[in-house]
Amino acid sequence: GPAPEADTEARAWLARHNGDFGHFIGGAFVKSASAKSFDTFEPATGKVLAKLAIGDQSDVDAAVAAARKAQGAWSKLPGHARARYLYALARTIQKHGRLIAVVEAIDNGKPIRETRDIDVPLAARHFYHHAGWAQLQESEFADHAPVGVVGQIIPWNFPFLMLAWKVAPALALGNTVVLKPAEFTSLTALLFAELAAAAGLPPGVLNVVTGEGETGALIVDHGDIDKIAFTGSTEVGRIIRERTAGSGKSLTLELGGKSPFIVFDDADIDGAVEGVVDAIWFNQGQVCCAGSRLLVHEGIAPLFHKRLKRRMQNLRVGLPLDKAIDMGAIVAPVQLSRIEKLVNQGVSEGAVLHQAKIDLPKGGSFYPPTLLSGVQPTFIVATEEIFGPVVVSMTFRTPEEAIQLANHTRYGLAASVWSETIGLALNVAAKLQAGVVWVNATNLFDAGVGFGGKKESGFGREGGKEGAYEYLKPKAWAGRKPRAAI
Ligand code: TXE
Repeated sequence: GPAPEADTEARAWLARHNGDFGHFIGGAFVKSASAKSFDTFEPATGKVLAKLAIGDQSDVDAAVAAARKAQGAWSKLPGHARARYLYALARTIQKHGRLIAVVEAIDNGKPIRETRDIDVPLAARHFYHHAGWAQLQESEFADHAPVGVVGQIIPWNFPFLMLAWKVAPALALGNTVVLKPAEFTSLTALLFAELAAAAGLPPGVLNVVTGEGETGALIVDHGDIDKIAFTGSTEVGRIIRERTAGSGKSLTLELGGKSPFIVFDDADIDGAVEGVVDAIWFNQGQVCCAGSRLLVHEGIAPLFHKRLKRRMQNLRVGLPLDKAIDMGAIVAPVQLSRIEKLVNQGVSEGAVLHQAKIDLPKGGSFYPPTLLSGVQPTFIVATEEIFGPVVVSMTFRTPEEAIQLANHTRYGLAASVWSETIGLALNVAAKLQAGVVWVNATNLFDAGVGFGGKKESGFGREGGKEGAYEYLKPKAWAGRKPRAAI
């Protein structure tokens, strides 16, 4: 079990704030003008963790004004000077990595092993990478200017990593930020704002306003914001697209997915089984690019399902701070009931339910690893994003059929292809409608590679040079010095 003292530092941090946070505006915590608040819960126990402020119009106005005030000087810094700030933020994440990892695990419910080894290191890497782009700003982006003040709205599945994906490129390229974390998981954003200020980030460059969807909508509608960057549900993404249309704001959207995981009959079976574990049971399946639709060649389906069920039975579901667990808690009771409802729907449509027989911890929101086999492409569980530890399985006979099934979705975020015949895998990969295709692998991310979707999974890229351009606009005077006439 978890060491009893594992969360001492995190509890001390919460206690220092009396479990009551305002917004972080202009370099300091400020009380919310609204005086309205809501409680944030620990998913593994259902206990209240802290009280969070609900940002209203005057809070959002104050945050936008602070960001606007800071933006001129921030954008005028030479690239190498902004790079120094980004390096400092990366080092601060590493220095306080343990505290961030523990707060994230408690607040989200995900295993400490993941926050410690994945979320926090990838976030630090993201700041290091973007320090590089800041450093190169004058040479690589000479004919581009920062967008200005950016409103960023992020989800609860990777609260800290999604903050890094949003904040690092924005700041690196000379923008300032008003960030709204998801209501279930706001703590690491508040912690980071505090750590960033202590690391010397100038006031107003990064502002955090907490709240629910209504606060997000105030940011989306704000007249002095130049760009909105959103990661979350396809439904809310659609609303944001409508509301920003014609407003002059730039927009990037990273939305849902129902990504195919294709296993050919010549695949390394054990490797592919481990791939499924990573694709759908990592982060309790609450991953936008989760390999949630398993497409297995008919000839190996019985064997593959048998091995997968055996592996599933060996997964450990437990308390987030226990280093021996594979899966933690589902983020909130409302998400848990959504998963239960969809699984029941799948069963009533005719799918066969396989669930690991595991003792789940009592008192929190837990769900066992789940496989639904015998699924047909028309089933709701085959088309709707479940966003939980549930993989649905279908079979195919030919590569053409696999491609057709894989692309039979309104989404297009990611895909994974497993075959020992590299020519086959690459041919299939080229025909998949997805922002990223992994071959004999899944869930690989790198700060240097743009991540983003096709179709209803959204548009825009995060990471790499293409991600940097999302926070820049071409300068009106377009250009370099004309060559002297000879
Ligand atoms: O997402 P929302 P929810 C999917 C997943 C999940 C479902 C519901 O299927 O089950 O969405 O999750 C803010 N204007 N994904 O309801 O509502 C909100 O406060 C502006 C996939 O939590 O999209 C939060 O900060 N902002 C996904 C953020 O939007 C608004 C990750 C995301 O919340 C708003 C999360 C509004 N009108 C959920 N309404 C992925 N692709 O990674 C809400 N928000």
